[in-house]
Amino acid sequence: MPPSSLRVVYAFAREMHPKTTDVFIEYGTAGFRTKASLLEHVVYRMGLLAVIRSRVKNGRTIGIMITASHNLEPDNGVKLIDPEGEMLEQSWEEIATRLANVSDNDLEATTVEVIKQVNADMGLKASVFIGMDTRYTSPRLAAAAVHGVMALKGTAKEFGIVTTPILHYCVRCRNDNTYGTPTEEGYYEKIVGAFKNIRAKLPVHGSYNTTLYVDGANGVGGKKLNIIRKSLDGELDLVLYNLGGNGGKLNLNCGADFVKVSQTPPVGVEHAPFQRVASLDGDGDRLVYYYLDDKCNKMHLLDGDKIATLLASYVTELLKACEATDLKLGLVQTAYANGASTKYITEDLKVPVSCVKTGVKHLHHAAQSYDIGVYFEANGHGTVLYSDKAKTTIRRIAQEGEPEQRKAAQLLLNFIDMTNETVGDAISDLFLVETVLCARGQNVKEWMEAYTDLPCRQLKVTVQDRNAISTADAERRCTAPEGLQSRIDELVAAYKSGRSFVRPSGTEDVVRVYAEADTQENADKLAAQVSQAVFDLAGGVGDRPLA
Ligand code: NG1
Ligand code: ZN
Repeated sequence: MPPSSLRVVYAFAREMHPKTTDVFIEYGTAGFRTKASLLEHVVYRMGLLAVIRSRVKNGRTIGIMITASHNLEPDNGVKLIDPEGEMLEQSWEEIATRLANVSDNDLEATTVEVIKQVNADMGLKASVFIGMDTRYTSPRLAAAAVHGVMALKGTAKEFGIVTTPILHYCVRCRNDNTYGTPTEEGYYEKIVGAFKNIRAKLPVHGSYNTTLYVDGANGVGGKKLNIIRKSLDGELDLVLYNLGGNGGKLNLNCGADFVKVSQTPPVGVEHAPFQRVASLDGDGDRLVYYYLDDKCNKMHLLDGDKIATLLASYVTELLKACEATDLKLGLVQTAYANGASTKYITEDLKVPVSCVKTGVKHLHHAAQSYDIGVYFEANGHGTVLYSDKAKTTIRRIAQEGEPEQRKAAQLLLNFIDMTNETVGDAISDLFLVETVLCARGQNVKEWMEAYTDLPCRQLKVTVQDRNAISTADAERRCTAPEGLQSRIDELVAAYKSGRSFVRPSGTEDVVRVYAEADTQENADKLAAQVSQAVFDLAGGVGDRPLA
């Protein structure tokens, strides 16, 4: 296609999706994310970029997801999905940022420049899958993405309202039909089908209870579970809350992020003591569990670390049972992982654990270095990855092993089918957790007892320029501004089991502060003191450090 025909790129921009703001926007930890009103031109341009990316990948399908995950209703966002269903390759983030920020007048020339730079053959076919969450601003943005795809003569397929992980799954299946069928129904068949298979092999016993209460964050995840619920035939009795009706607002005082960060139960759920409750985030890629004590006073949280350790220990057990001793399982966490979980993984589970920078792409990448890699952010985003070697070995044992080995390997194969390996997935993770609890005959309290979390606190500080903070050592140490790390060290030294770090957020204009210590009071105090240090040394805005 000669560059002259790219005039349509400009025409669509000018007539339908003009750039109306000069605010610089960056492809961050989770794509572009900001007020929905500032995003239309950005999403249009991501439609263009997805077509270029598809052609660079020989016409393989690329995904565009419109969502701002756990953010509140007025925000929205867009992220690209690569052919294997994983996050956009990092080297393209800068290209995405460039394309999003040029003026309408420069858009055509910049598009030509990008096409040359990445050496895209514009004569090839291009395929783009588009999905969106439940925000009222999403349909308009999805339409902008479609126009971007049309402008460069790609083929767009719209999936309507889907969870982020369902779209990742469909992209993967479209490019690799051995993974499954690239439709929402295909997703249910694979994940829920595997769950049912496993339930047929593992009868309910012990203190496991098939009733699970779910907080759907008033987002898409709860809606999809409501579809799944009807096909579960009593294997799991889902009681769903916060499905978006009755005036409930997306992620407002509910959902996985609210529960994790505020350490408070969500609104909208009827509670009874020791009820097992799962809480999803707004686009269905994060999951945490919690329960309340006998008087419904205190909340006990089972976060991403608890889920990771539960899954890793169960898979390790099955690997032992099928004697697949040459398969190495490892766990990946970030600095936000509770110190007690890391200790438990190393000392009790005796599983190798690595710590990487915040952001799923870093965890996903690190997990790929193990035969079986379990990765979770403490906030409940994570999954399990199985290498080809792991899958082949387990399949072979399932056919050729001794009866006991075969049994364990067959369970593992169902477990693999239940896993969405493309990205963290609340629905898939929920079925995995329920499977392990059922297999062990455990209730939520018994699951909690594996290890005791150190009390922790997360705070945010608003500063003039959050990028004035630089970090090293997987964000556990701060290298700028000068003096901040030594101040943090001094503060931490005063607390038993104290640990704290700070880093600029990739999705909000704040600096995040994390602290843990032997008591909740101490964790709160340490977090407040470190926030004050950030405020003083990194240019705090306003009168007080706490945002
Ligand atoms: P930022 O805003 O960079 O901290 C947050 C989460 C990440 C990740 C992204 C994407 C925390 C502390 N941070 O990133 O783990 O999930 O959002 O949604 O939970
Ligand atoms: Zn999310």
